[in-house]
Amino acid sequence: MARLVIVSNRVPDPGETSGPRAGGLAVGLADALVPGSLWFGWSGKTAEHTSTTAKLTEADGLTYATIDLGESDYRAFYLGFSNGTLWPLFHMMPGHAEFDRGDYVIYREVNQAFAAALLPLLKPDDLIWIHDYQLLGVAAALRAAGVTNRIGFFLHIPFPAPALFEVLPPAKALLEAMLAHDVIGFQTGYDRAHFLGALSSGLGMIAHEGTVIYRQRKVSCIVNPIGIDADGFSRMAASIARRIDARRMIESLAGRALMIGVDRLDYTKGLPERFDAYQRFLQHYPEHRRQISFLQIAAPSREEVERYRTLREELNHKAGAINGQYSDFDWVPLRYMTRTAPRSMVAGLYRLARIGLVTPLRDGMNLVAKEYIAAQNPDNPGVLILSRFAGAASGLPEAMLVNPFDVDGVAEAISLALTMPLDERQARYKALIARVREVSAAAYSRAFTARLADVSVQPPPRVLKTAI
Ligand code: GDG
Repeated sequence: MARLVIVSNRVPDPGETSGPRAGGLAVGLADALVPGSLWFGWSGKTAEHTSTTAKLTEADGLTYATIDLGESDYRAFYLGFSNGTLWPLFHMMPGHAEFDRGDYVIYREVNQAFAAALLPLLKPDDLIWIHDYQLLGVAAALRAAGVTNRIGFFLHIPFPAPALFEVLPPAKALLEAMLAHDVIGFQTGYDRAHFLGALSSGLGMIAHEGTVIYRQRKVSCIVNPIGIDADGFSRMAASIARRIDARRMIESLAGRALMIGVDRLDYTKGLPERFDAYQRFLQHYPEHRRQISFLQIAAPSREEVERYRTLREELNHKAGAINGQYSDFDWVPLRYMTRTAPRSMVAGLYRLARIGLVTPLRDGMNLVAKEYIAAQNPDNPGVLILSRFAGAASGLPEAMLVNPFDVDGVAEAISLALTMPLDERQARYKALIARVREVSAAAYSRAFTARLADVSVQPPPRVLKTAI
């Protein structure tokens, strides 16, 4: 069997995989990372210069190969073009996007540096699976170096509507770079349709059943939603919910219903709008005021980016205003934590929560929605309120779907969820847990690698002087 080579921006430190940061890609790919696989990417550390050769570490039968990023490359590639340009634009928030040609040049160079450091580690029949928006140009750089291996790419975040994508000055170059892959995976049908639309308007290419031909090579664009290990997560939630800190939580609730939100502190997650909706709920439904306690865990993220710092200040202000206005001597309506909580504790809290409030303005998938469902007690399940603009919404129609921009609508949904009868909660849960189990992490990685393994080896593109 061909070896699997995973390429992602961040490679987890093998010594830290059970810590609070565990999750994300490591969980999604657990099934694909069979012994013998290689995981290549950035170590998360900066140095004077970007490394030209990877540092290898062996753990649990896997090889982790990492490079450090030069301080100025980190600023331009990671904080600049990846998170200051692509992240907001792909989430269809052009107001937050800035474009700097110098940052883009460095983005290209860092993608080429990834390819150059990976090249000597590759074997001829390796299946290479590249992840996410930071690395759109790695495959093109590998092709330019003559690599004929099968290369797949998965975009974890949304692909924007073509009219927005075209706002990017290097839009065409990025599309051409993406066409150096054999298989490109998207979270939802919308994302794939947007990508195919951008190919059509930007490069005049027409797809047939999701496949396009570019420089005599076939590129298959597939929809392959990411999932979680529902049964493992459910077991963790149930065992934690029996522990001492869970009892402390239950005591502190004094019979009130818990509503929970768990997000990275990111402007795409819709936290200010969520706080506004909660405030509107408290204002419009005074009969429910003392029956609910809202816990928002907001894990700090990308704190070196100015927009993330202002978001944090805005949320501190809103949280203070809600508690100042509505708290009583024996009741605090909002508990707001800007710390990363251990994963097991998050799982236990989901299980205790009567409502899971997941209202991103735009999200590739949103795994919190799936984790919340997996964590529920089947006999007394909670209600998931989910943004229709999360990729997860297209696969979870039995959730209470809301428009996160509609503050009154979300306030109303909280009131309905709080009073939803047990039989309706159980019926929704039954349908949702079946879906979360079916579209699992294992199914995600198996489907993608099977599709990639199925591709016949194609010659490298004839003309590819520059990577992107
Ligand atoms: C990207 C895409 C896509 C959060 N706070 C804590 C914590 N978390 C964990 C959650 C969940 C993960 O982080 C977040 O996953 P999401 O899917 O919600 O969001 P992103 O980080 O933006 O991920 C997204 C995903 O990639 C996968 O393709 O779904 O759309 O944006 O697992 O539980 N975990 C712990 N403490 C926290 O405080 N331990």
